[in-house]
Amino acid sequence: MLKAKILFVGPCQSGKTVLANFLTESSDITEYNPTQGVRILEFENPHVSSNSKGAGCEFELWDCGGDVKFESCWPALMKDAHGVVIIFNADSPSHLQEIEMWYSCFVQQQFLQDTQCLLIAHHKPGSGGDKGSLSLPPPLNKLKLVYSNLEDAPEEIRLEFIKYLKGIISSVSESRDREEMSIIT
Ligand SMILES: Nc1nc2c(ncn2[C@@H]2O[C@H](COP(=O)(O)OP(=O)(O)OP(=O)(O)O)[C@@H](O)[C@H]2O)c(=O)[nH]1
Ligand SMILES: [Mg+2]
Repeated sequence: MLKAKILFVGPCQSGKTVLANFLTESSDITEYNPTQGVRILEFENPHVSSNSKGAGCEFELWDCGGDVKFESCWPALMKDAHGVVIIFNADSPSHLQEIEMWYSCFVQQQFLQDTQCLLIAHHKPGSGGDKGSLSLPPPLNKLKLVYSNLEDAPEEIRLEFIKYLKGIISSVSESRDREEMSIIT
């Protein structure tokens, strides 16, 4: 069975834990409780399979704490990750500055492809702002950006996340095929 490790990173209180729980159907929204280091959620998604026969895949979603005081844990978090999802609040100017740092540390310096990275502009109730008007500076503008609004359109982010998981699994499967070929040739 193919396995993939996906990280949820980004500024504090951007909604990483809320989204991780929602997308893995783990639990409902509660009061803010900062994630201490990391929380690992294991899940399978019935819509994502590793081949045409529908063989399943296992995912590990690493919901990382956004506080930079956990920086010493980052190398362990990044190790062998197949995908990095950066979650931020588009209504917060400080988040817009911070996401460049997350991208640089977790994607560029780890030599991950941009296709392995997803930006989620998560809307928190009461934080205002219009969807769809966001333009990010380079190099972030090359990345896939999706919006999440759990109150108004929860299914949209579910579908986008499934699309992203499918892309990750196909890259894991391709790299396994290459590895197999390199052994026999
Ligand atoms: N009702 C509602 N509340 C939300 C939503 N997103 C975030 N919140 C609130 O914002 C708080 C912070 O969100 P978290 O998901 O815990 O933030 P985080 O990014 O995991 O923060 P760290 O773990 O500190 O990095 C939550 O506890 C909720 O109270 C949402 O979509 N709906
Ligand atoms: Mg959290």
